[in-house]
Amino acid sequence: MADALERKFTTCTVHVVIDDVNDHAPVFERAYRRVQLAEDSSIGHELVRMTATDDDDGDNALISYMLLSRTSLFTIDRHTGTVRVAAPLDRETTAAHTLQVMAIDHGTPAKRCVHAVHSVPHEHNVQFNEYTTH
Ligand SMILES: [Ca+2]
Ligand SMILES: [Ca+2]
Repeated sequence: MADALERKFTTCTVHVVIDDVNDHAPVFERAYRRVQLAEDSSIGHELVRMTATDDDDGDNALISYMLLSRTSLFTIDRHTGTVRVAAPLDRETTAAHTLQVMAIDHGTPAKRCVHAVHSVPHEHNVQFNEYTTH
């Protein structure tokens, strides 16, 4: 009984910091959207801004955008996802365009999401239908 009362002890607080793991892929904001683009749109005209979000933290949530489709008609800002007209459009030459936009995070290994943009011929406008694929 006397030994039990004389026991000495100490305490230590352990602060646990949990490192983020890149377990979320970027997800585009909207699964379906229609955008109309006039055939005579000027170079630099903003077609659409492709925005994706990522539920991780830090670099694991930092997103870059790129066009997977080989085209000289459109460009994308890798930081903002803004797609712009890069050359004159001629509906009589090409009435429909398909663009694939990829959002990729800066995690290791990186995760990605691909968003397809389809155009549909429409009188004097080029009409874009979008959907998301993973
Ligand atoms: Ca991520
Ligand atoms: Ca995570």
